[in-house]
Amino acid sequence: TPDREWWKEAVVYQIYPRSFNDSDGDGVGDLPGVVEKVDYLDSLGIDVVWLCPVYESPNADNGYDISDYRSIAAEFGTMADWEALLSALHDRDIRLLMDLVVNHTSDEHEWFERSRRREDGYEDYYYWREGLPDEPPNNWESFMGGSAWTYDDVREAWYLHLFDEKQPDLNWENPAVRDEVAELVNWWLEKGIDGFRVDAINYVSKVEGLPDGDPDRSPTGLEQFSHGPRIHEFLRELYERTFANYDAMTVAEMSGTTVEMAGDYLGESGDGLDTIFHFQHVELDVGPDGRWDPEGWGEWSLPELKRITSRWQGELGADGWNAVYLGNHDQPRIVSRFGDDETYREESAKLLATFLLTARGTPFVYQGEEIGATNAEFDSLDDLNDPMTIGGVEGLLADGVVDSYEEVRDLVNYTSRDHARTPMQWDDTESAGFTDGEPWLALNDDYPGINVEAARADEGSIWHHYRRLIDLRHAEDVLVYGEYDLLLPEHERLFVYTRTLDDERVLVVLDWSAEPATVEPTGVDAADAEVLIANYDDPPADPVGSEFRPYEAVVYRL
Ligand code: TEU
Repeated sequence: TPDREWWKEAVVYQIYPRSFNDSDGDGVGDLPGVVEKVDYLDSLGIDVVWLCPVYESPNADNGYDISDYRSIAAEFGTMADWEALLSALHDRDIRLLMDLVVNHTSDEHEWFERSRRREDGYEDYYYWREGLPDEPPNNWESFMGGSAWTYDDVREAWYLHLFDEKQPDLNWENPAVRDEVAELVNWWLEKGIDGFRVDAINYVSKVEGLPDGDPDRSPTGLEQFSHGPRIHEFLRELYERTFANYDAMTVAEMSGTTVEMAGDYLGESGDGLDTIFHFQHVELDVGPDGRWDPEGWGEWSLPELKRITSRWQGELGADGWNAVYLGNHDQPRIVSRFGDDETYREESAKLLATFLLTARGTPFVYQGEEIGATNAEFDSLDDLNDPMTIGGVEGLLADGVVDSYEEVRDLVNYTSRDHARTPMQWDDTESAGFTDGEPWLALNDDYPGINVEAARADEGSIWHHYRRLIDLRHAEDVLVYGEYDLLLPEHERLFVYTRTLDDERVLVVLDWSAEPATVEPTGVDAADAEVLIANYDDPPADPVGSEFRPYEAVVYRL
């Protein structure tokens, strides 16, 4: 059995503050708006809030471009508002994770301003390269489309940005940069927060000399800047100088991580990180050329999802712990992607919740998932806000891969990061109770039917299913610490697993499809099974040999 830790037993709820709740009518969610909803969070039963960035930022990437790590953006409120949120959460025994974005800063950060002017001590805070303004130093591409280099007219040199041109990459090779990062992390930990979600941290070490990348890879350069040669050294050093000295949880966002790599990052025997957001399951349905490949997207198979999930569930080792998620602010809505947002919206949203809350690892619920929020529709480029989507589409247009937005509209309506960023749907009044003003991003027009108020009024709703599952997880140690074993690995429609802790055993049966499916004998004796939770009335009493209905999800105690 793994060591007991509060963060293993916790259920985390992710808040995208811009879209959560607006208290002052400017159309942008804010910190007092979150405070107003702390009782709401408490009633759902969650233990931890991960708050996406609320720091000062010119918002080229909605706060992931930070211009001052130690201040709150005016549109979100003041430091006093933030402190009020921290105490409102702590008063209810809810902990707070902040977002740590230190692969890059904003180009409006003071460090960059000084660096581009070659001020003493700041010259090497970023990746600068000399050269002619018409020839970037290498062939690396940015995640936001186009070259990863921009020529700066002030310094008359190129700077590297793996994301937007307003997000220059910090040069972690420079010890002064690592000092700055450790200081700001400790500054926040001293304010009493409970940990960090660590943004895009797999990119902080780049191959020496910044060599060209394989031109056939998308984005080009990935193998030169992801999980680079000094990453473990940098992360271990940061851990020892910061997190190790606090009772803090860390969840590191690291695309490209396999379960084999994870051991070197996690726990005391690795770099000291607690958990990782890997990307393997959210890359299943992406085309061969990446997320904006207009060909070959949208298909994923359950056996493959099970294979990936099961490797992480079963093979992390004693020092590892999973972070379990299906959606977040960078991904489409989970019911539209992994479920069925039409005929079986209720059933499939409850099935996804059942998976999230009975898998082994700390579950992350993204705002709106608890009401089964669906993808929106973006009819033109003007309806979009996300720089990654816009950059992706503009790249395809510029390269002549497509001739018009219409040709990629279906892809955008499948995968855009904007889906998850439409405002939270609180009730059926104008603007869904999110704001008294004009929302910064259009609401999904399904809010009159899909909203928190309606869901809470209905005992059979997705919302109440989440609440009951969270209660169940809190009550049953086996759901937290129990070993995971997959049954029926090749089944096309059923995802069946057990969780086992000493003599406690739970069986989870998910018909992850729109068709009925029968559980064939698996070697598990379930004749006296007790139903702990189900998303249909009258679930099969003895699951083995029984037929499950579309998206039926049942948890049994054996
Ligand atoms: O996202 C990082 C991220 O998703 C990439 O690391 C990922 O590897 C890439 O999209 C390829 O799939 C984080 C934030 O969550 C996101 O909102 C920010 O835009 C980004 O970092 C930059 O800070």
